[in-house]
Amino acid sequence: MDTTRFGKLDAQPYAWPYDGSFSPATTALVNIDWQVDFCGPGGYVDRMGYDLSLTRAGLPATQAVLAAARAVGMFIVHTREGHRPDLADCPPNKLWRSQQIGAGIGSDGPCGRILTRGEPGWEIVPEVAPIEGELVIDKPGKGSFYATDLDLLLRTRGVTHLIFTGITTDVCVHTTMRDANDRGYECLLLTDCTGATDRGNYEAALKMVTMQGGVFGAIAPSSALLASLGMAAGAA
Ligand code: C5J
Repeated sequence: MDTTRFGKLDAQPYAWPYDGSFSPATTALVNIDWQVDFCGPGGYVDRMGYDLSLTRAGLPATQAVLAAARAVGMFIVHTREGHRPDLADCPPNKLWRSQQIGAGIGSDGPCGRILTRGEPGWEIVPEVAPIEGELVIDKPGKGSFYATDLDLLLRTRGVTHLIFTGITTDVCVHTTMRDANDRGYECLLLTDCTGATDRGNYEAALKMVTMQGGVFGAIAPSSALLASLGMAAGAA
């Protein structure tokens, strides 16, 4: 058992974690939906007409955090939103909504069928792709716990602290962080490792975390995490 412990980070609205320190043995880095569909040309977000530079903005910092987390032996989780090819796990109202905005789930696009498992658009972008031994969770919804075995796998491993990167801040990252907080995980969202399809929503989503003394956990720039891990940004 790795007994290494890292000190509190300079986070908002409290120095994270609440319980004084964190260990790679009980902390997971959870990377949400870094898929072509959400940040690549021709994917779902691009088809909806949103600015890809907003969802791609967190990629360089996330790359550095991934390298640092791997170096200290932290448990790494990646999630992918997507549906079965027959769309049997896609709620009718989700399918309808996506069709209304010209990006129908399961319809053909430049990256294959939108938000469909096994298609090029569903893959995680190469910059932050999983490597051997890392957990990949396939989810049909916004939250990473809904209809998956993520909670079981984290608890079986003894994970109590979660550090989040990913997209989009206001949708899948927030849904997952809120649910994780309800389940008792001590959560941190890295502000420069996430992005939304709208700048205002990104800022609002970060602010929401910090209300009521940290109602869903805390937020911090990746530099604070790297400092706690003893790694300067750029050196990770
Ligand atoms: C969305 C996500 N925005 N990964 N999914 O539909 O945030």
